[in-house]
Amino acid sequence: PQTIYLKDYRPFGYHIDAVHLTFKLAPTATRVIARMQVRPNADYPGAFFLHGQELTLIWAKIDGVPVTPDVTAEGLTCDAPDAPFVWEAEVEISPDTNTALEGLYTSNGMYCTQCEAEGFRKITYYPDRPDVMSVFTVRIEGDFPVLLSNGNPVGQDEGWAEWHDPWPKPAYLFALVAGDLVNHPGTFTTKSGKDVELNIWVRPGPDEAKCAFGMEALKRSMTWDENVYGREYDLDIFNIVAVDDFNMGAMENKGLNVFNSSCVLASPETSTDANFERIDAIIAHEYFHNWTGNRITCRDWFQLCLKEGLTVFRDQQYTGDQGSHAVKRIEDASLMRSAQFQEDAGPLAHPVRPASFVEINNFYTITVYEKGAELIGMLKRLVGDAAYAQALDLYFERHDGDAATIEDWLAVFEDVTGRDLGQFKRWYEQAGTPRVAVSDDFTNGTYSLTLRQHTRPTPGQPDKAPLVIPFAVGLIAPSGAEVVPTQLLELTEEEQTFTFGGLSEKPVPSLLRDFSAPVILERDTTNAERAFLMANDTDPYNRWQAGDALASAVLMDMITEDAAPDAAYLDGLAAILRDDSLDPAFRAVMLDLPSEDELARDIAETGGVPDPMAIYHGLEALRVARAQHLQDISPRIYADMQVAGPYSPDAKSAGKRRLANSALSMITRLDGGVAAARQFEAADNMTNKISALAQLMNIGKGEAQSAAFRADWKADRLVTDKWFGLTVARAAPEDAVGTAARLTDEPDFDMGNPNRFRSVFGALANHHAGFHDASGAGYRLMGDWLGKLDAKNPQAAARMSTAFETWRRYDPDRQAIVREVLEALAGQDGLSRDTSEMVGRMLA
Ligand code: BAL
Ligand code: ZN
Repeated sequence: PQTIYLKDYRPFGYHIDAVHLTFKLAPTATRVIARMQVRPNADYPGAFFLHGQELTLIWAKIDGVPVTPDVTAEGLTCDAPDAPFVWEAEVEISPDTNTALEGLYTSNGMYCTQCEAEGFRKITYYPDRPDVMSVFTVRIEGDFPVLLSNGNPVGQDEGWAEWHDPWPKPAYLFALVAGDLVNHPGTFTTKSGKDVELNIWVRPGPDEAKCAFGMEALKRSMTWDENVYGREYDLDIFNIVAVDDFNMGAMENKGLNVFNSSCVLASPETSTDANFERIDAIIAHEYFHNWTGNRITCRDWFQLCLKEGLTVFRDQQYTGDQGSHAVKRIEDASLMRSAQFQEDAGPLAHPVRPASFVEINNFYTITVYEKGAELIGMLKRLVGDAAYAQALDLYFERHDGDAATIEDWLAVFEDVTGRDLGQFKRWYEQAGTPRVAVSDDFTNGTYSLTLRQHTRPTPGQPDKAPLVIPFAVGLIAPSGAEVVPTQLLELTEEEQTFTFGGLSEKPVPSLLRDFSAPVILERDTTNAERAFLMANDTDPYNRWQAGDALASAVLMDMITEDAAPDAAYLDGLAAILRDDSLDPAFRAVMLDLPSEDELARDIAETGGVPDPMAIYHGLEALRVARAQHLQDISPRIYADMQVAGPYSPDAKSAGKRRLANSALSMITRLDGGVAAARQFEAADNMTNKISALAQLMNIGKGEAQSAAFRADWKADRLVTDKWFGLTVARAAPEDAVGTAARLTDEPDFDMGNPNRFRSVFGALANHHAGFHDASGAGYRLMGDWLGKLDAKNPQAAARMSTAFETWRRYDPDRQAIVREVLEALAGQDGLSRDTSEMVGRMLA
């Protein structure tokens, strides 16, 4: 497969001033007629090449005269006039047999589309690249009550509808939906007084009762973007459609967002608090794309982080504003430190702005999204809030209607602040997580911190240059009083020393406050110091981080030296739990333990070879010890945190439930499941129901409850996904692979549905001790199913293949089996470009 390079970018040789599409829908023989107003690009003359895949060309014309283009599997080339002309073509496509869920496909009888990144070329011949922006008019003919496309409706009658989108857009933002759908309506009046019709479209039936929260979230997002970024909505109508079979979480098509139903449908009985928060964030994210992604789009796919990093940053700000900024920051940082650092440290490492790719679908990663968002956060920290706001205003003003680049993005910050961001740009270009080694000294009342940065080689990048690292620091006296409040240091050299004078005693440093940069801290420290910061730090992220580091250190000793759990950690937790002045959600995150995967990483990092069963038993032992140590506190917390009245997903209530359920998990370790069984029976919401079931399963019980849950929710796809996932996740290590295999025999296991596939195989990949079972059965089962899935849905298979990303951490026997599995996959006949690129990178 061909590698595409950023350095080879060249604009398209033509402008497409307008495009008119007619769809004549039919399950296996949909006809698409395209008419385009084309104008040669005088600055960049080139061939008239249109992308096209899996299309049957019926006819093509230029200025009404039939032409015979040169057609290949990737597109067509045609001789074209060097003056403006009209291109017309009719193609036939087969939505019903499109199992890749890319382009136009059917899902439960409804037609829908997914075009990002390069799906539009499966709909018609077109320059399917984000820098070609055009004004779209779409006519849909089909026997459905609801026919939707982008923009505003301009006409409709029985069997047809026409839509016009006045905003020029790239083809990846095109969407079409047709089906027997019903709407949950809403309205919104923008700040400047424009009335907007809002709809969430679902299939008739139970989903209709799951739209209210999404509609409220949409309105909240619209208000927030007006208030915080000054961005108003720009069409008469905004439609959201819920689709069951969808590869991504959701898609920001202009005026017609298409959502994986799991990311929009919510009700108290079927959705957890975490589901509600995620749905709120995703609705916001897709809505925010209207400006950061749609009005200003990307010049090419290398610039994906331009829209995704910024939009994730915006949705993180939004979520923080809905509840707790501290807890949101802890969760975002925790995700970075686990999953993104892992990507950065392994064979799939790539820069936030990659310089090359084979299949762009493989770059919708945590690095592009979440690390991309961290880069925005660092910029904001470095220039300050006021300059950030000015730079964003300038960005919207200067680039509205553009297909922009990271250079454009950085230029607005440079122009507003006068600051040279050349060194900062390395963050976009250099893969890998920088490490900052810290040493300190205290002499004559002056405390000095020496910071030394280093980034290890990553695939294709052996040498790394120093980065600008915003490094937030505070100092705390041994008494627990903060003697130096947060200061932002800027580390720009390989090594720098920063001093703080006028101190009467050596302080304890609180480093990298608020996770001010996505770096790994290297510092010799003690459990006593970690416990001190866990108790005293005024920075909530660092308080959590100290607790997390202490838990990891304690666990490492338990796993590798069979040590008893450290009482200082348990006492620290007790103090936090008892402190009623602390937000319940914060207390709950303080009770989260490092994952088995993170512990395996830490063991590998220190030169060891992780033993998955030893890690599993170490964590179990700590959970039991914690339950015993906190047994006087847990019942009180559990009682205090009960939320009275009807369920509400607001952050305060959700935080209380979270803490109550953490307490329940400790109670369950000691009471044999009595309290959990009671909660399971009494629960009127999914949060409490599924938490109780999970606690029971954790102690090897809950069989009857699981069966009841399964039966009660058989008709609900999203809850059934939860049951599939939980059944694998809570299986004993020796049963996890067998459980996953058995679940694939269930009549409602459907590998064509990405959510269902992920519920089983995503849960298996996350079941550390089960997936890494020494027999290799987990690896083999995963490999077999990825092979089968690849034949239907390459994008989903490639994404799930990251289950093998960390394989080189483990012992030679395990590595040998993984190698065999990956090589078998690589050799599979007809393996997709998507999966083949991923497997190739992991084997390299
Ligand atoms: N653009 C793909 C889905 C998302 O990031 O919103
Ligand atoms: Zn996005």
